[in-house]
Amino acid sequence: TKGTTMLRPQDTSTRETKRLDGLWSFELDGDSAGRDAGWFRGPLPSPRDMAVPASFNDLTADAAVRDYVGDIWYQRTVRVPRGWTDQRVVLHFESATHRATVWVDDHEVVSHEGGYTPFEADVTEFVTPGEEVRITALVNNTLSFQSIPPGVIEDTAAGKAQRYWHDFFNFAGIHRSVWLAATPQARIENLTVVTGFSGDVGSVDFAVETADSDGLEVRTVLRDAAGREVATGSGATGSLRVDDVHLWAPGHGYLYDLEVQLVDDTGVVLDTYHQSVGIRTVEVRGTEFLINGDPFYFKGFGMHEDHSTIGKAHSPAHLVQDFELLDWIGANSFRTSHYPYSEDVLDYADRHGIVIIDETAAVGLNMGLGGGIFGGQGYTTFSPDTINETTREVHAQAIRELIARDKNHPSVVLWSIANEPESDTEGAEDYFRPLFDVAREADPSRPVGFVNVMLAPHGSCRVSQFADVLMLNRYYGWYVNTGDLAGAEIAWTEELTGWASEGKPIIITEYGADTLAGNHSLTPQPWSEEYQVDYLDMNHRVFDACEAVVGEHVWNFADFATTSGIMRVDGNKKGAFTRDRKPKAAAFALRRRWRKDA
Ligand code: GCB
Repeated sequence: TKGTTMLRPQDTSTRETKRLDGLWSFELDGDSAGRDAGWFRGPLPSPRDMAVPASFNDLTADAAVRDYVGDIWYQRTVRVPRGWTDQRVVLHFESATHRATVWVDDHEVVSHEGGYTPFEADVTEFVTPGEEVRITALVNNTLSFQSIPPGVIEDTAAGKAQRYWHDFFNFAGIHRSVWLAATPQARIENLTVVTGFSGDVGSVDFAVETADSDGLEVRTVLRDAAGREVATGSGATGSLRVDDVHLWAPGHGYLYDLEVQLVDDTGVVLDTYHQSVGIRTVEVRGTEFLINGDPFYFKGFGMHEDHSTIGKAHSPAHLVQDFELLDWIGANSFRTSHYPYSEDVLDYADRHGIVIIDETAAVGLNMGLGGGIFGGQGYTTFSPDTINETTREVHAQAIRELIARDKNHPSVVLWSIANEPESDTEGAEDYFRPLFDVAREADPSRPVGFVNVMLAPHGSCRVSQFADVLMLNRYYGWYVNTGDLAGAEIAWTEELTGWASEGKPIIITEYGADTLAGNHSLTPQPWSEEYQVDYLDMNHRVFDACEAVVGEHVWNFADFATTSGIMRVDGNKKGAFTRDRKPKAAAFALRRRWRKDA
């Protein structure tokens, strides 16, 4: 699948959508027998009901389902809207974790690798408007050394077991909406905007790709938030001039609407598509991170798409609540740790002026992690048998698909191409060098970085040299100097001083302490709410003393589910909020720091 030239389904005067969320038939296929047996040719043999969107893992009362690894079948029928005659019909998945193959009736239409980016198939020839079709998706959630994120299936005395090196539960299934969408045959296929400004005059550079459009003309109309036309253009590429520009800025999500039209020589509009545009610039200068030329300081969190019951599914109610809490606490930004989030999240951030560090699902490329002394024993991270050139190609494609999907969001200011990979070896340097090029080629307009792990401290990291911004995850006072905040402060200050000498801006992308809500202590004891507050205070003293630090993202916004392990009690408890979004003492402390007005 192309994966990089597609537009999100949209209702316009020439386009129509039908969302396929709801209950689907569902069946686990532990022997991977369904494909050969042709399960897509008719109803699944013994299905149960499953919600879409949802992670399937926590919806049944069965441990074998929760921990299942392998082939998973989803199926439903849908009636194609009768008005879609002569239209091009596509079947669009916002995501399927971690890969999927899809059939429409008996026809295989698309396969896609990667659990957090969209894919679609042109199914026009297999559907008849007004009639029903059967849609079958074979999802697979196995992680291997050639998947992003990586994992390995190990033989144990009790059978096969999935192992991976990232610290969140391997939720899987169909996590976001599935759509049938109709477009005209002559159509707009892709659109890229890059914005700028000089004084009062803004610019919107655009590049439109079309299909089946011989003899047709591309027209563009830019309207302000009140719907007034402010600029028009003709041709597939160009630059719109915006007088008295109203900038998009942190805390101020001002959006223009760019309408792209495909017009015939009599002036009839054959296709039209709308794109929200925030006019703003992003630049790294010395140790500063500039948005619209103004120094920006990131305040916020590394987050997760993680809730009880639905796992990693997108839900509008949870989206609203999480953004309300971000606003309450005074956060101006977050990182989509550790994978691309639902596109609805980015749309919301665009509209509300929230700043995003957008991350691929490349997490756990580090055999040194995963439970301390029980870490990745027996594996070399980068080697022909483990993470290798094939993996790098999958990783490159994940970067391309992330950027293709999110390039037009003003909220996104920085790409993170990996979280905490091994980065202190020659293998790591060779692996990553070309991946930075992939990102810069896909988007020359934004800075690129990756998130450095404490196992590769200043002086030993061989990958940071490629990054525009230094992103550091550090746990002084938690994983090291545990309970010893005075010692932590000294060690942390020393390391940070080293990084500051690199002359690049530094964002602390993680710092945090596990905290059991309701556990209190008069003296600073780890796991207590008071210790979490003291731990954060200590970190803030260290950051405030370092000029090059341009941001602080606490790990994590909320407690979240992980794989089982001796380091985790009912998941990771480093949230400022509990998993059900109740504030810990740290939430109030952060609010006092981040909202000096509150
Ligand atoms: C990290 C990882 C994050 C973990 C966190 C922790 O460095 O990036 O995924 O959850 O540490 O709590 O250990």
